[in-house]
Amino acid sequence: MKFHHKIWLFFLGGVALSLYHCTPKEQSKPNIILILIDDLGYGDIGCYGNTTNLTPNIDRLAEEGLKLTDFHSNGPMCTPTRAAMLTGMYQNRLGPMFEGPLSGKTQYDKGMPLEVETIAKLLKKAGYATGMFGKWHLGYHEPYMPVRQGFDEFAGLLAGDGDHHSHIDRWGREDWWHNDVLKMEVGYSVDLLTKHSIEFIAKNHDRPFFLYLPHLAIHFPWQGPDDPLHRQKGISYEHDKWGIIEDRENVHPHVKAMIEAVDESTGRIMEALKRWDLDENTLVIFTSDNGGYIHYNHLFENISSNGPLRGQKAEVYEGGHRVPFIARWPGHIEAGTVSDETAMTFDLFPTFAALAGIAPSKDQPVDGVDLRPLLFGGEKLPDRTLFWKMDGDIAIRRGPWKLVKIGDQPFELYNLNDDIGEQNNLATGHEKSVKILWQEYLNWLEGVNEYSKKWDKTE
Ligand SMILES: [Ca+2]
Repeated sequence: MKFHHKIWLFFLGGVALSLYHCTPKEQSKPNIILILIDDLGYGDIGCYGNTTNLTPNIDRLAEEGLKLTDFHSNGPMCTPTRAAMLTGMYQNRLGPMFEGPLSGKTQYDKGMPLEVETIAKLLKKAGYATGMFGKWHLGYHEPYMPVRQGFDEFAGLLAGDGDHHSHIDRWGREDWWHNDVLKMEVGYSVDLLTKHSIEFIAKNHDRPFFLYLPHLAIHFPWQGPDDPLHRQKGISYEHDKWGIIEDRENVHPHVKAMIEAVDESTGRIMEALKRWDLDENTLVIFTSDNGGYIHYNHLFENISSNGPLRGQKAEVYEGGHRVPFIARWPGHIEAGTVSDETAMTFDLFPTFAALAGIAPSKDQPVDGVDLRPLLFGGEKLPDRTLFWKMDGDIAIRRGPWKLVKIGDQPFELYNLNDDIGEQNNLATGHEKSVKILWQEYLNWLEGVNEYSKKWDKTE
């Protein structure tokens, strides 16, 4: 009897294994692809109202999936949002250095603490292949590299910006890597990152994978695929970081070319998924790390579009952090749905962990919430208060109410339900609401500051 029992188990195991290998779309753990565009504004793509940039592939994602109209990046700049996405925590918990962009000059030797639990480490533990192809901006050299933070494979740049053609960073350094080795490649950033991503999908088509594709586009230097290269090795571009722009009053043609390159890349990623029959077992998320630049210190004009929003990148008005967000997973997310639920980048951490069936470590707080009930069931998320703090600029959001404090200036209070453009300051007459929101902020600040002391000894 015992012998037969074993044979039977062996047979069952074999059936299960062959099912697993022959029909990857029936894997219990979905593949996860996160396409993160750099500096893409709320109004830069067709499905968010743009009428000049041609984005059919991204628009198709929205037609086949869910679009959020009230999604926010954790910071109004690159480093903070990336830190929050990867850790599931407010970036402020990592210390003030992570409130703004990590400088390649004054913070060249700093990086995101290696002790943090990242979503890549967690998914790797859950059996996922983890690949990152794109911009890191959480450390400029060893040991602060993606391959030390949970990614099996990395190709791309470590700095906050680089020439899209020559891959020279702002400080004149060669900055294009494969894993932890400097390995310069010839090609346009969007094309190279797409190529690596498609190779990663091919290599891992028969096992669960997490593909993080943080494009450098549409960050400056503003260069489309057909624009010339700008930077050369050994020259600092600290005061000339924007690229070759003939008409400074109208940067948009270059940005349009970058947006359309990103759209084409998105189409190619979706084609690769279909080619490997992974379409129905892959959650694809498309979003941006912060709002777009409309102008740059009025040196450059007509760059991106933030639609009806006030402000732009680096500001805590909506234009700085309300960004496009699309989620697509056929059979799980209802096609063509739109939701105005409020969500934030750090919600991706608990969402991805739950999809992979793995619990985050209890040693690290999770500030984000699991978005699965919203994405897959159209349910409401729990009420919560959200915070943005970049140095002296602060925003606090609860329901439709948003409290803004810019440095020493007076409080500004907006009701976003009927004033999405933040034009009508209601602080006078709503002193009690201002006080309650500000007190919530002070309590939150005390908590994140206390937690951030944890890293003092590791710096
Ligand atoms: Ca950015």
